[in-house]
Amino acid sequence: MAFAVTGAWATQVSQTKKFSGVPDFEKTLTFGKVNLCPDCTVNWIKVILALNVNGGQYILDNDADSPASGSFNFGGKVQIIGSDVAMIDAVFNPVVGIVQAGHSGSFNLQANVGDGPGDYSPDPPDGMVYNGGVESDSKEGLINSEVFGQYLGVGTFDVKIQSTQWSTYSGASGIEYAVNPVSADGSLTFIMDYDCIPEPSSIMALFAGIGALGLIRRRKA
Ligand SMILES: [Ca+2]
Ligand SMILES: [Ca+2]
Repeated sequence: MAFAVTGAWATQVSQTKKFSGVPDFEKTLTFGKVNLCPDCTVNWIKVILALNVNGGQYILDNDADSPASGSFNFGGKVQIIGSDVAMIDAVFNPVVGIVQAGHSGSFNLQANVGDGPGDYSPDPPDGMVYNGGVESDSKEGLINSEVFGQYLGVGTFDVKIQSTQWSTYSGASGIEYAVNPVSADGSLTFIMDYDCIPEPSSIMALFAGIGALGLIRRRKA
């Protein structure tokens, strides 16, 4: 009976803050602490960090005398770089790591043809350009139960996020690259799941009430 009462009271509260801009940028996001009654306990707190990127250009230009091939990544990243509350998981790692939204591709460029250092020529056969499209990624994790108390009470807490461009290539030397930046938007969400269990005296009063109701019904019958 007590579990039925508990289940009926279980609930969640969710908060989401959005951010956007052209990386690199930093934003401070403000969340409300949750003011639970004394007979409530937190089951878990989930954190979700999401990022979308769009646009931009990535240029590779082989200026070496031999062909070059390899792979590249192009997009954006976001991570939490500071907060008023501990944002660690059960093994004390950051609850969400680095979220990387981007495109992974490969390149095969011929030996240098007709250009030199500093011109970042995308013209084939020794150069290429990748035009960025929409890319998304997210990560989620659960907060260490030892620090639930930091999320409770009145007032607010701040979380600082940092978004950066993401462009890398590997597998070749003698290449020069140029970037037109992606634009980015994303969100940070906290979900708190908690149960509120009435005091033992309240449960006894509830049972007493049900008993009295039964008694009344019998009398009416
Ligand atoms: Ca070249
Ligand atoms: Ca060049």
